[in-house]
Amino acid sequence: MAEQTLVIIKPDGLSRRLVGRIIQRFEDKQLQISSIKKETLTQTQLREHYHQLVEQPFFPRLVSYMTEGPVLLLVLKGDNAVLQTRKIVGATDPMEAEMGTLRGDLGMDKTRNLIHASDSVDSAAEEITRFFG
Ligand code: YYY
Ligand code: MG
Repeated sequence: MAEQTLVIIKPDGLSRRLVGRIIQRFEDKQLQISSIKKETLTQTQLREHYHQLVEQPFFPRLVSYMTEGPVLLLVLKGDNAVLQTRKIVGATDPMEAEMGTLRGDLGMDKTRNLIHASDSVDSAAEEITRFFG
């Protein structure tokens, strides 16, 4: 089924010049870019985006990582886009993510894991509205 999902290439993806390789992996799997923009996220946006995590001990570290530079926000479109994208991205902890996934190949640690991808069709809709209106 054709779906849309939200991807965020986190600040180190841009500073490490990995954007081209990351987008290539999605395009290789027939996921198409329907919207894209570069933006520096605010604390307010991050508290909304990660609302389930604000009480976690790692939350301040997560916010400082996510605000250390601009991110790239993408809406990807394709068959089963939500699940396909999560599979390409891999597990949250790059040490546990399979090689061949973006986090397994390129991620640094549980916080600096390079990419966000929506985890369900419902959260994708919510996140696309949040960032693209
Ligand atoms: O959906 P996903 O990004 O794979 O993981 P979540 O459990 O939703 O956590 C969101 C985000 O929080 C994760 O990508 C990095 C950060 N985080 C962290 O810094 N330390 C943890 N122990 C768990 C998550
Ligand atoms: Mg998540």
